[in-house]
Amino acid sequence: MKKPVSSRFIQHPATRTGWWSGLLAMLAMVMLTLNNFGLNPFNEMTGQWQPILVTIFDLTMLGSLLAAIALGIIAVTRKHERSWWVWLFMIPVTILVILLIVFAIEVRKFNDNRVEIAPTPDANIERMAVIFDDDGSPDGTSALLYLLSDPRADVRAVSVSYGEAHPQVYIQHLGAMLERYGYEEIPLGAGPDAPLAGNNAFPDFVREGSNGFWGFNQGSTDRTYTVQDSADLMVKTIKQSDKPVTLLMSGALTNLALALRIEPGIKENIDAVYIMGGAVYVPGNLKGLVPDSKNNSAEWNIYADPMAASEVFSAGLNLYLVPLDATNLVTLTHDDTRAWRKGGSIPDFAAEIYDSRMKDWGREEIEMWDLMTAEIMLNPQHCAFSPLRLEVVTTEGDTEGQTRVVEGEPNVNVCLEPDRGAILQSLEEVFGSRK
Ligand SMILES: [Ca+2]
Repeated sequence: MKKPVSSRFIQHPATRTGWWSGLLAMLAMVMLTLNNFGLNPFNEMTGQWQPILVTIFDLTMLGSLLAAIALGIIAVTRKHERSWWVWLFMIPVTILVILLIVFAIEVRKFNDNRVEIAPTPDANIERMAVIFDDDGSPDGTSALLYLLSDPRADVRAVSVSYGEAHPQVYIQHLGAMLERYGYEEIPLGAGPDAPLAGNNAFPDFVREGSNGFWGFNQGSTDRTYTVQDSADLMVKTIKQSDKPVTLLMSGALTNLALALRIEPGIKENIDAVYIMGGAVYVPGNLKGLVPDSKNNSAEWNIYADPMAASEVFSAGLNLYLVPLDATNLVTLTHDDTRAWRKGGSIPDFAAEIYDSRMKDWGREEIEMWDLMTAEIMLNPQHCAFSPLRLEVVTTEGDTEGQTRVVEGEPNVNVCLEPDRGAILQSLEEVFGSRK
């Protein structure tokens, strides 16, 4: 049986619930109006009680609004009120619906903006076609992780050169790493396990370390990845590229020298080559691994294959060199790597690489030769480059592999004044915001 109404529209409410719902609706509306017209008396106050009073005001306003709706619904449905006074609760309902719609629109806008900073390809970002070639070193590997984290880098090929690693062994580690992070479509290349000339190999203990992927547990797979010859892969990738390619060379220059021998014309579609290597006005670094070496002027990447370096330096390419002069000036600490880890598994592994090296070497800070070169490749404004003419010493002796400044037209832009703060900040932004 239908219950008769307690009050009609033109009447006063018949129940206390009805009176309260209208009263609280009026209170909420008055308070909202005061707030919207800047008339909230507590906003103008000063002193320690001001924030508390403002909070009480806001909570009272919100509480009245919600209570008016709840009591209004009860009054209409259970108490069968139809008084105009009770129907006032529909005003807070309308306000609440509008607020929810505005909130939903803002959430949507926020999510759309988030897509723009994610490291996924975005049509609005100009991307750099990149070939990565490293000698299978720990910090070369973190340079690759960085390229995968910056949406501006479009890595078209990953290649391993002669140097710290045996190319055919290390490329399989990189293949597994790329698959693990969802980049298995990037073509892989490995160069010959020997320089173009000479026999300046890294010590065996280094090369053995690289065979085991430096002890990092990256869930090695049983899979064998398809690997092309590096020089062939470089030639093909450069020739087929829809835009000029930029190369990051962070090992010996063997593979690029071989590619130029196969097809010298590729340089027409090479935008720039960034090389970590050489020591221009500072001592070399051979003694770090071979303490009794008499060579105090060569840097390892150039020393490992001086002939290849000499050929690349005289090929007429747009070269950017990041030598020890620059890398000595930019060091990382655990504070830096900690900030990267917020960005997920890829930055986490990059941080792990440097943290474990600092631990092994008993140091609190560490250089990041290849990683810093990758950062500068994407942000050349982070180093002041000096155009110089450099010649590589290819004859055997105590200066073999030296990068010497000679008279004549410049053939390479040399990074001598890196902006340490800007580089570290950029690494933190790219790694720390990756997801
Ligand atoms: Ca390297």
